[in-house]
Amino acid sequence: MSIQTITTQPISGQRPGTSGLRKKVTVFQQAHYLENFVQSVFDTLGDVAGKTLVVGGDGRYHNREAIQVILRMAAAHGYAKVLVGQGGVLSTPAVSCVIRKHGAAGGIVLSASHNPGGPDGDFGIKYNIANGGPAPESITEAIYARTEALTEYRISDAAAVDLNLLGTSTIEQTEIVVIDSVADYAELMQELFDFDAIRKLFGGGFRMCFDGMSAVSGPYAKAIIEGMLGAPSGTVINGEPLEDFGGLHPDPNPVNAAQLIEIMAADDAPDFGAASDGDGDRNMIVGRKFDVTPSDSLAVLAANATVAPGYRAGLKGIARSMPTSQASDRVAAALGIPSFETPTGWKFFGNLLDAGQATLCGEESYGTGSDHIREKDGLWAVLFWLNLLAATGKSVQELVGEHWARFGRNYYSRHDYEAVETKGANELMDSLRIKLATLQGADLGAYVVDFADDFEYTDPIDGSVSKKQGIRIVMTNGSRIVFRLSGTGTEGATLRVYLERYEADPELHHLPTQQALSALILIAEQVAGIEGWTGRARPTVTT
Ligand code: VG1
Ligand code: CO
Repeated sequence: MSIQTITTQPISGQRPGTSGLRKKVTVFQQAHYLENFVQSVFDTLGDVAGKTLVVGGDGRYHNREAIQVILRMAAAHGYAKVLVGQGGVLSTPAVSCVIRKHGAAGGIVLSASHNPGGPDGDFGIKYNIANGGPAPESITEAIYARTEALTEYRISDAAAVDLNLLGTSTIEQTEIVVIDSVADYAELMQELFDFDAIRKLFGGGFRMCFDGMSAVSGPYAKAIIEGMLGAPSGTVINGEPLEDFGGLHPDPNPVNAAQLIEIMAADDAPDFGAASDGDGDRNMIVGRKFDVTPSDSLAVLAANATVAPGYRAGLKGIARSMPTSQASDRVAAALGIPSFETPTGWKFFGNLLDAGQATLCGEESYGTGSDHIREKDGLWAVLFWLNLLAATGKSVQELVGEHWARFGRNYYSRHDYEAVETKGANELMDSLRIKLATLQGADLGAYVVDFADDFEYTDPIDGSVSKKQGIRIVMTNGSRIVFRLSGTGTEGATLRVYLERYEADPELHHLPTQQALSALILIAEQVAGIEGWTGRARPTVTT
């Protein structure tokens, strides 16, 4: 066994996006592709000798191969220890949990999250820092700069480690510890939520359906919901992780989680439905014939947070990504705590959480989380809802309806135009930027523009500035249209149009969402010329 130095050349395009580097599997299978990126991570970190690294992925196609390479490279760089999930599997929140619990210097997550998997699907890699969260932009940009200048990488030629077997082996001087993928995470959940109350709820005949979408959260959900909480077996569906997610998009929204939506729409539907994504960090909450928008879910959890033992002391603040609806801002105002508006992507919440400024965070893209770790956390949100349902005895629909009655309703929808031509998408954004000044004060049908800008964020903790984070057109009554290009796709560009309208009147809280937003949808097309630039008359996915 020895350490090899391999000559390589920079490979272009290795810039991490919203959540790491995501490319087609076939791109990652190219010679040196993964190795170059991992070497650039290690070079950016500097001396890692004697430190601990956590490695795990969502189990998608190419996960095991990639992990073997990373283990041999970590050993070549002198890590004292690498903790790797059994079978190479750790959900994204579990990686964050394990980094924090074991005092690791960081972790590598192998996932393309909700993107399809399999030989023709997507793969991804990202680095998380010692707080358990995604590396901030300063680090991801330094990694990218390093990929552009790389000439060699170091790797041990040791044989593959058996990832199926719990326990310790060594590569060079590095201890490789295969850990139980679920145990640390399950223990943390037990500390945060009232498991006794939830057990009683299930004991009383409460029925639930959790859709694992054939992705990583199945084993976690089975161990916790069916195991520790005593829900009947069969509560978790699609609970076996598959390398290609059964050929589906493991994206928990009403479009991609169609099976769950159908189950929840039946006359004998369970009381509660939920789903998670490829890497287990997203969640969708569904009641009987009723789906909860992620922005509302954040607001409802925030308003009721003290029902859960882990949050009994109350919240310090609430943070949401800019395109997320302003529903949680109203809760923060009522609680007399600060609310924060960050760019899209969980990495922007890390500083606020570390500084104790925010307790709950959320994104409109089915992401919710708290200061218990530094990633969004799908199953955590589901358990929080279970705790809330157990504590109140109310239904999902009742809880959301009462929330709207108290705070008003922020009608909300996101329209995605997926895989459009990059050129047209960029031109659409550029032309909007040029229009910004003229939009100020403009009359747009029933709306008057209060301000229009390209969102720019100054981190309140470290002062770092992130520009061009989405174009927003904000009306005088608080309604908004936001335009952004996705930073997670692997084909062409994806335009996201976010629409929000506030309605205070309880009489008007039960309109179909698209109808309630129809005037804004029309304005979005008029202002941005979406069809002209993308050739698409309607979105591919509406959530
Ligand atoms: C999307 C979502 C964003 C989320 C990101 C990663 O990014 O909009 O809110 O943080 O995915 O989620 P984008 O740039 O495509 O809009 V996940 O579950 O892929 O780790
Ligand atoms: Co995800």
